[in-house]
Formats: sequence, structure tokens, C-alpha cells
Amino acid sequence: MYNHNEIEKKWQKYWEDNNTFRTTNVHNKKAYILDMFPYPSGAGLHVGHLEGYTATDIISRFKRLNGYDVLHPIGWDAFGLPAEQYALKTGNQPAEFTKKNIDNFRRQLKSMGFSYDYEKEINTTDPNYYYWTQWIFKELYKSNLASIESVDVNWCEGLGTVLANEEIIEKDGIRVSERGNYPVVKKPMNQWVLKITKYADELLEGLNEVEWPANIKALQTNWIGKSEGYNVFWKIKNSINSITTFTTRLDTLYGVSAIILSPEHPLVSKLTTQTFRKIVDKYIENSKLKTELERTQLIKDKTGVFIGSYVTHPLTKKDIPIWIADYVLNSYGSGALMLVPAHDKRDYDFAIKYNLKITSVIDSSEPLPYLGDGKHINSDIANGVKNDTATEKIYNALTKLRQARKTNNYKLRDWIFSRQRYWGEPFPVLYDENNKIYLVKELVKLPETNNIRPSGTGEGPLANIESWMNVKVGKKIYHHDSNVMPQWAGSSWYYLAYILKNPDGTYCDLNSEEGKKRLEEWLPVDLYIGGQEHAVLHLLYARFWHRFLYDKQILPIKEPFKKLINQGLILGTDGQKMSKSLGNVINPDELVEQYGADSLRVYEMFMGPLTESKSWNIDSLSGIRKWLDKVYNQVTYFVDPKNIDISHKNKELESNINELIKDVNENLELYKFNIIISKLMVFINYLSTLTKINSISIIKKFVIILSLFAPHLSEELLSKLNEKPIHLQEWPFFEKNKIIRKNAIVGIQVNGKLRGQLEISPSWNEEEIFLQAMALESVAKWIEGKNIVNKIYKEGKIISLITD
Ligand code: ANZ
Repeated sequence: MYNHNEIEKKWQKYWEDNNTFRTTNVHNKKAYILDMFPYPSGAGLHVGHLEGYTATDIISRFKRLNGYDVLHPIGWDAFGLPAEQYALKTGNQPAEFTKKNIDNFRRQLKSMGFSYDYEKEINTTDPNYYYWTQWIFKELYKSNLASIESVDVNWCEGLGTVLANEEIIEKDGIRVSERGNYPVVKKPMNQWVLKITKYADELLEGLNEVEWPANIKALQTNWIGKSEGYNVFWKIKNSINSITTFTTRLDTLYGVSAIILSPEHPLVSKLTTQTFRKIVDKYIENSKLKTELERTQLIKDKTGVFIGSYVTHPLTKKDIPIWIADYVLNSYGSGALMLVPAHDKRDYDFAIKYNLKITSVIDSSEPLPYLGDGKHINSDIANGVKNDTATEKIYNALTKLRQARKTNNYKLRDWIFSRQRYWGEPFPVLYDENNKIYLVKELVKLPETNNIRPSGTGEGPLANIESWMNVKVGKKIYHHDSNVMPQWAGSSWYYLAYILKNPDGTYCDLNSEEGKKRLEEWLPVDLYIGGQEHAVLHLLYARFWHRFLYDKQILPIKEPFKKLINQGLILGTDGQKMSKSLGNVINPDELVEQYGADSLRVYEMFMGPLTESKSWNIDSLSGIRKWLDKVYNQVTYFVDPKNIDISHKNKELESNINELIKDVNENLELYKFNIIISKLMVFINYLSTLTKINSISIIKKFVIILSLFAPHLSEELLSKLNEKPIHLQEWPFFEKNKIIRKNAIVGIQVNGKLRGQLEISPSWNEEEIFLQAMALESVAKWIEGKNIVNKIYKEGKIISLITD
């Protein structure tokens, strides 16, 4: 049995003393292997972190052994709410708390033997770092992609701050903050807004360039939610105004029985006639109390009121009544829709409830509302044709009247970028007495304070620090912004920061020649592994900033993350998601102590496919520990010169190691680490049947492969074999001719039906294989007197014959 504590500490020290994992820049092949950097919480590392981190470590080590320069960094996404709340509760500084947590995280990562280059370590709360976060913000501002707007924000009283849509979840039908589960309401406020919507099309199109899981692409696509449709302009009767409605179903224009405005629509008060004023005002009052979700849920009862005015149908010239209803959202499209009860579910419910006219415009035997395609009826110029043609005809007619235009709508909203918090990046701006905005060239440093309580008024906690808020320049007083940036700011460019980080802790200018050279060298991130929970938040924001910097010609390529893998969840032994409240959280420190980091690494990779959820099982971990002992004993057995005998040439052993190298190479490409480990086990079982071998070179190859998974043990074994340490080794070369090919038994199909079996000798060529197959009695009778029009041999699998 080997002593993991001793061996692991020894090699960790060796790596540290020798700067073994410094990023090199000497080869012409480069690989950038990235983990989603952790938020350094008080709880420390989670076994779920270790899963992804082990996977990227394996690939990084593999690339280095194959002669790549590898950038494999780690850092800390250290601004954010938990540290702030902890500080509020305890009266401590978030900075101190954060530093302590980071030290603990770093210690834990080092104890796992991950091959990070700690010289590249970054921390989003470091002023050297957030100077550049502010710099990118200033660039966005200069490009009119950042502005202050009065927006209907998600106000969370419990947290005293505004939240992004992405930070809100639904619980029991109401909207609550993801952190803390406090209720969230709509409220208009002046906020910084980043215009991510201007990049909607680029963000969609860029998804075609990346190797991402289909479900993540779909999530982003839906989040952006592009709808191609039409704006129709309706002339209001007895008024010079018109109403714009957005529709994806212009073909149904002849089925319109009302125009519905959202209660917040700016024309409502103008168009409401005296008779209806009271009831309309009351309706508007009521709808303010509802959340967007309550308003739009399909199953919810639809309500609305007629406001007394009419528009004229552009083609039939008939009067169409104008209503308001709160299932129409003011923030989508033009805040108004054309009601087509026969072909839309919500419209149908609404029309039934209020007894509005229902005109079918598509011929169908199915019950209403009918949502499909079909021949149009009751549609004058569009009668007899299907949806697409009907759309075209109606569009042409409306265009002549200048009453329609093609338009796209997006579900994506602009990114509300102000947070009424303390622990974040301050805005690099000053305001004068007229609230005119001035960019601050230098770093705007977050001031230290013990008073980080939210004001509750919508001002951020920084408003408590008057000396910081007010700045005298010459004779004039300017003031700072009391808000800070959201946590997503620092993580939107951190993968660039690693490239730009200098050994002295500063960052190379993003916009300098040197900066560009480095970015050109390393981008894109070749492999990015992390949790699926970042599908639409971090991964969309980072892509937005990246694309913007690309447009500014600062970045050389359009997309930051070429290949993305989402690791599966590691569940508790009970199959439930690990959580403090369930008491099923596993502490890596204890496991490292008891079983060793190598066991933990191998175990996590052996649990199952990387991308799937897996339950924790301590017996398997202990089994892996025993297996590593077996490896240790097996390898050290051959360190003894007694067991090496040059006359003992063993072709089977050579074949097996080459078979192993081949399998490992293939499965590394597919990130099937669990399969690789089982192949290593098979090899060790085979090795244990041998008493003598002729050279240790084969053993050495095995140990190098093992080093991806169990680096400490592998270093120890290499040194016992009198070999150089891993970073001076090369990945074992696969020698195809060393593989002894065995006879394979394959099935023979004739016209897709299995008709026989053939044992194939490796010495046969394809022609011979087909001759032998066709000569078999069971096959011959099916092809007799027929012409073979196609023959296929899938190596080792199947022979297929097709006759005419
Ligand atoms: C007429 C119509 C007929 C529609 C029909 C649908 C089916 P997506 O695909 O999600 O973009 N709509 C337009 N503006 C709206 C708003 N502010 N709030 C709620 N609904 C709104 O949905 C587009 C459709 O949603 C539009 O097409 C409109 O109803 C409705 F048989 O117009 B449709």
C-alpha cells in the first residue's frame, strides 16, 4: 500500500518549487483549456467543482504531453451577494471574508494536484482587474451601448436592489429572487442599461460557429427569442393617430375581430371615451398588481375591457373595436395585438368570454382555435391559398396602403446593469449638477466602509459615504454613481484577463499591440467546461462583450468559446442534488485526507459519462483507492531487476499496450474518461498475470497515460522507474503494427437479412473476405442466379451483400 498523504504532498511541493505548470510559449501548437471560475463561497470547494476541474486537467496534461503550449488558469469570481450579505450580518468587510475564502479555495485546488498556472490567477475584485472591467464599460458607453434609462425594473425589496430577469425565478406562481427567494415587483427606476438587444442577430448567428451542446444552443436561441413577423398600422376612426400591432400571422388579417392594447399603452388614455373612462381606469389599477407571469400564463383567465374607440380594417374597411387586456405585454412588440380568435388560443378564450366575433379564415375540420396551415376562406384576396401565399398577398395589399412593414421581434431584453449594492465594481463616471455624465479615465476604486446597508430608496449603499460620493474638481462639485455593476460584469471578460495577466499582477493593455498579439495567440478558448446553469446568463453576456470587442477590432475572432461541455451534476448518495439542508454534501478535504487526491480524481472520472448526473458512492471510491494500490504494487514489482529479463520478449504485451494507447487516444477525443479508466484496469489485470517482462518501457507508457488521471502516483512511479518527471515526458506513440490482430467473427447480411457468419483471418484482404462469405452454404442459396450490385464490409462488424 502506498502512502498517499506523503506522496501527494511531496509532488505538490515539487511542482510548486519547479514552477512545473507555468504557461509556456515555445511551441507552435497552443491549447487554451478553461474552467468556469468559482465564486469563492464560505463553504469551500464542492465535489461538483472537482468533476469539471479534473476533466480540464486531464485534457491540459494530455495536450502538454503532446507538445502544446497550454494555458490552463484559474481565478475567482469574487464580487457578489453572499459576501455582501455575510458582511451585513457579521459587520465584517466583504473584502476580508472574500480573501479568506479564496485562500481556502486555492489550498483545496492545490491539494487536488490540478495543473493550474497560479501566476495567471485572477480575482475580479482586484482593482488592477476591475480597472479593465470599467474600461470595457466605458467603451460600451462611447459606442452608445450603455445608457441611463427609466425602465420598469424588477425591484426586490428584500434585497434592496434591482434584479435582472435572469436572476429571478418563479415560486408558487410569484416571482422571487433566485438568491434568498424574496418577492420581486415591477417599478420604474433610472438604471444603467447595456444594449445587448442590438447584438441579438449576431448572438444568434454566432451559435453556428461553435461546438456547443445542442440544448445550450437551443436555450440561448429561445432566450433571444427571435420572431419574424409584421407590424400592421391601423387607422383610428375619427383620429389622426394609428395603432401598430405586431403579428407573426399576417395571413389571418381577415379574421381580426378586435385590436387589444396593453393597459400601459400610451394611447389608452387618449382613446378611452367618457363612457368607459371609469371602468378602464379601474382595470388599469388592478393590472398593476399582477406580475408578468400572472398576466401571460396560458391557463389564467383572460380579462379586458372595451375602451369605446374603433380602428378601420385596412382591407374590409369595417370598424374594429379597441380593447385593453393585460395578457398583452407593453414590453413586447408594439404593446398591441390584433385579435384573431379562430386561430389563436388566448384570443379564442378572450373572444368566448366577451362574446366577440369569431371568423374562421382557414378551412379545417378540426375544432377551433385551429393553429395549423390550410386553404384560406372568408379572406377575399387570399381565398383558396395557404398561409405563406396568403401572407404574401395581404402584405402586398397593405404595403400599397403603407399599412404594413416586415419586422423582427426579440424576447431578449436589454441588460439592466445597475445594482443597489456595495460589493461590486463602481461605475467609472461622474455626474454634474445637471446629471450630465463624464467618464473617468482612471480607476474608480471601491471605497472601504463598514456602512453597506442598502438605503431602501433605490440608491446604492455607496450613497452612505458622502466623502466618496461628492468630488470637487476645480470649483465644481461632481458626484459618483451610488450603484455598482452586477456580478456578471467581471465574468464577462475573465477569459481574456488570463491572457493579459502579467507576472507582476498588472494586466497588459487590452488595446495595445502586445495585448493584441497575445489575444491572437491564445484565442479562442479551445475547451470550456462548466455547469449548465450558465446557459443563458454568463454565456450570453460574455459572448455579447466579446462580440462588441471584436467589432471594435480589439479581439481577433467572433466567438470566445469554441468547444463547450456541461458536466453533469454530482448527486448525493441519496440521488438528490447536494444541499446543506439535505445534509448530503460531501467535503473534499476529508476525502483527500482519507483516500488521496488521486483516488478522488480517478473516482470522479470513473463515476459515469462526464455530461450525465451521477450519484455519490463511497464504496466505489474506496474500490478505486484499492485499485491504485494494485497499480502501485504491479508497477513497483517490475522495478525490481530480478523481474526484468531481456530474453522475455512478449508480443501480446506489446499488442495490449498499443491497443490501450489507441483506445485512450480515441476516447480522449470524446471525453469518455470512464471508459479510459476501465481500459486501464483491464491492462493492469493483464499485467498481473505476468511474472517477467523484457523491458520497463511498456510500463512507463502505462504510467504516462495514468498521469492524466492520477498525477501524484504517476510521478512517484516514474521516479521509481528512474524516469524523468511527467512534464519532461512525451505521450506514448501508437504503433499500429504491434497490434496482433485476432480472428474476427462477423455476420453476413443479404439484402438486409442476416444469413450467416464468417470467421475472418486478419491476413485476408477484402476481396478474399467477400469470396469466403459468398461461398458459405447458408449465404450461397440467397444469391444464387442473382447479380451482386453492392458489397460492403464494415471492419470487424458486418458483411453486407445487395442483389438486384
Ligand atoms: C395575430 C395572430 C393570429 C397571432 C394568430 C398569433 C396567432 P411570438 O411568436 O411569441 O413572437 N402578440 C403581439 N404582441 C404581443 C404583446 N405585446 N403581448 C402579447 N402578445 C402579443 O408571438 C407573436 C404573436 O403574439 C403575435 O401574432 C400576436 O398575436 C401576439 F392566429 O397576431 B399574433
